[in-house]
Amino acid sequence: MDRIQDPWGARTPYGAGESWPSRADEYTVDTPERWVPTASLLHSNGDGIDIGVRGGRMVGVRGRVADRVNHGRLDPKDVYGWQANLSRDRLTRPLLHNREVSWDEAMGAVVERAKELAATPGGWGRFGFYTTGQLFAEEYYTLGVIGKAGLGTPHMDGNTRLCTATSAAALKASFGTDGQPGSYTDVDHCDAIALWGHNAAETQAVLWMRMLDRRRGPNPPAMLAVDPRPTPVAREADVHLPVRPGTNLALVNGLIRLVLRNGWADDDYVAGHTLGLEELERVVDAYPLDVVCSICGLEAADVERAAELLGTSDRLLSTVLQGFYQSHQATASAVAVNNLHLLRGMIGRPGAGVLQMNGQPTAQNTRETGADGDLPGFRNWDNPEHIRELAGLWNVDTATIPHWAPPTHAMQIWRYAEQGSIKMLWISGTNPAVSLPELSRIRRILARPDLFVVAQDIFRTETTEFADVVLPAATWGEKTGTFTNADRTVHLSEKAVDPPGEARADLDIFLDFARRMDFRDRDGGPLITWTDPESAYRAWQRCSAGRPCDYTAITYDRLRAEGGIQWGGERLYTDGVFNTASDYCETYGHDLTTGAENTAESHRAKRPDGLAFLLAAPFEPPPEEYPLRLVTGRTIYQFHTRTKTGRVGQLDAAAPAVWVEVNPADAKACGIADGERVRVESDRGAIEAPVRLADIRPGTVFVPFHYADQAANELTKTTWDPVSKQPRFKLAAVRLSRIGH
Ligand SMILES: Nc1nc2c(c(=O)[nH]1)N[C@H]1C(S)=C(S)[C@@H](COP(=O)(O)OP(=O)(O)OC[C@H]3O[C@@H](n4cnc5c(=O)[nH]c(N)nc54)[C@H](O)[C@@H]3O)O[C@H]1N2
Ligand SMILES: Nc1nc2c(c(=O)[nH]1)N[C@H]1C(S)=C(S)[C@@H](COP(=O)(O)OP(=O)(O)OC[C@H]3O[C@@H](n4cnc5c(=O)[nH]c(N)nc54)[C@H](O)[C@@H]3O)O[C@H]1N2
Ligand SMILES: [Mo]
Repeated sequence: MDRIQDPWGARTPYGAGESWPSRADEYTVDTPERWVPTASLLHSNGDGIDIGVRGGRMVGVRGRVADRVNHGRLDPKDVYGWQANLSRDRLTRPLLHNREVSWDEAMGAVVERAKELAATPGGWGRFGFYTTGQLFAEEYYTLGVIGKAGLGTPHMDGNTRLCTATSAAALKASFGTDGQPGSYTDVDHCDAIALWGHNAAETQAVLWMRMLDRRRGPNPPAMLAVDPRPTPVAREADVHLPVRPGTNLALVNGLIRLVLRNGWADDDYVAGHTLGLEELERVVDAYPLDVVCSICGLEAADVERAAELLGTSDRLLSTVLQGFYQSHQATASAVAVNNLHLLRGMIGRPGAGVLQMNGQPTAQNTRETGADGDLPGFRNWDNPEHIRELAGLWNVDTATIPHWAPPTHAMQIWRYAEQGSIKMLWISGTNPAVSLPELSRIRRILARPDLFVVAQDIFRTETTEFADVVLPAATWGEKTGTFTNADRTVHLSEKAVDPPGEARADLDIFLDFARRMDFRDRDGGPLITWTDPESAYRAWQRCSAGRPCDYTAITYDRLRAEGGIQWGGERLYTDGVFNTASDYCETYGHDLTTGAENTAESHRAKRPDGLAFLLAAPFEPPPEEYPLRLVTGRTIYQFHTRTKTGRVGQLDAAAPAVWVEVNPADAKACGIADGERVRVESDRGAIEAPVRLADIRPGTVFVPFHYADQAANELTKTTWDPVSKQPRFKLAAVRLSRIGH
């Protein structure tokens, strides 16, 4: 099996309504003595995997044939990526100012600084926590309780802000709370699939295998791709709209207008289950076909074909990802896709669903447990009753839990660190010195002498180089915990082998911090009463009770016996009742254009009571991007900042260095030939890269963001969506110039 040459493997075609045939993918370097169940950790698909173990070491992986998500398949990163765990340069001992020390000394230094800061008036404001979408639910929940009920700080967020903040924001805005309506089994039933800014072939390769297998079977679904690049998805699609970057909202508004005008809406569904049709009609009326084509740079015939595909299918599945979330008017554009589904009644039944996708494997849990700028259990920071529930659960005063304003989003946390009000920044499971926009600024912030930086990672990274204290973590395969994929499937990931050296599970690190800080509840008892993954999970189950993401029935025992289990059942909203009741919802909503928060009163006055919101917003032109627009993104063989995939021979060799994709016409205008090295420059920085001529939209260039030595984020800007606060990684202005041969 060579998943580098043949990333998607052999097709196993199937027809509508049939079960996806299984395919047993396996890659081992020695014969395993036992297999230990987990799920994939290098994307959000949640593919069931077993780790092969021999002599206490990982020796391979296989896809779990019985798993509901992947039916035995593995993607290239999962086939080879586990070998990074074995890398000899893992962190094995804590570092204090670059010197190896004991855990006692390292944690002693952290706690000493933390106690000092906490003792000052308003001390909570001195802390910032920047975590990830790659730990386990138990770890996030513990961190969330430490932050919200221990230190009482609102300054906690994840790199999920860079990743799926817009997914969460769009789900909350339309349906009342976070939580994916659809299911991966919708692929089995649908007759049309629309991928909105989602290069699933490279980023959710197993989900793509499922789509390809339907496409090669009887009654294949039609396919629409919206992406400025000729991705494998775009090449497969029946209709490809190479939209001008940053103009998604004009396109979807125009498509909605065509659906309405052609009488393709499901009037009964709209009347029975939604609010806001008139306003939506008014807004989209400003997007007739010719206007859309000129804003988005598209052909009228293509847009009409897309509208027909969307408007006439009986079972429509949409997936949305970073081409929407990291671009201009992100939340408004993602919400517009929800509008389209609501108008067509394409929600809550087999084959009719929206997947506002996740990216990272455990991003969903960061959001559910409140380690990310949300409150745990999809509770609403602005609803006093929700705060009282949490205070009761944790046995602390309501005043301890920060709720006078929304939790601080990551971009603002970095701003506070830049301004000097945050004095301790605890970074776990993320590498911001490569992944945040405008890296020269991020390095400046991390280097501030008055900022105490703690970095918790499994390797030395560009970020740990700036840390006062580096904490060596155990990772996937070396610790136990649960995580939830993009279609709400929860998997238990079991410990297979011991971590290297003195590395510790992130859960143990957080619990150790809590113990040393001696956080107490209202009665003087310990705030945190759990001690290991399963007891942490039980605490989280109690917190989730009665909320949409109710985990109470999903025990470790059941996960061991049954494998992946979805919370909320196969699909949400099957009865057409949404989570919008004012007492239940996660947000009172925002103005999608400005981000202004709605009040509880204005929410109640609309009487949503279970109706979904049709929310309209007009297109606003993105900032002018001359001469070229830079979009950034991914390649199938690499994961993010390559701390793992860069250490794996097969994956590293498959895509070892940065490149820039340029349209032949643009290359010619700059006097650049294929393969030549160019300087790519923005007003924030510059990188050098060889040119790959590609059929990318003229005026647009693409750089993968994985490569730390020539990082795309040297070029990107500090700017974000007004509602979700997600940075706009796919919208920068650059120039190209030759630098010789
Ligand atoms: N191989 C691999 N897989 C991964 C990851 C990885 O690093 N490597 N990371 C995981 C994570 S965390 C995430 S978030 C996902 C991301 O998964 P995707 O969102 O699929 O990946 P990206 O490449 O970031 O962006 C998708 C597409 O958006 C397009 N795009 C850019 N600008 C626009 C625009 O204005 N409009 C439209 N419609 N499209 C636009 C780009 O051309 C690109 O092809 O992947 C997950 N899976
Ligand atoms: N220009 C541009 N920038 C982007 C994007 C883009 O498309 N374009 N995409 C954005 C998106 S969607 C994302 S998700 C981010 C990703 O950005 P990052 O989160 O910075 O990327 P990773 O390389 O995954 O970093 C994860 C870190 O956690 C460590 N780690 C792995 N497992 C564990 C563990 O179990 N415990 C601990 N403590 N550490 C662990 C890894 O070694 C690594 O250093 O990048 C964002 N940045
Ligand atoms: Mo992501």
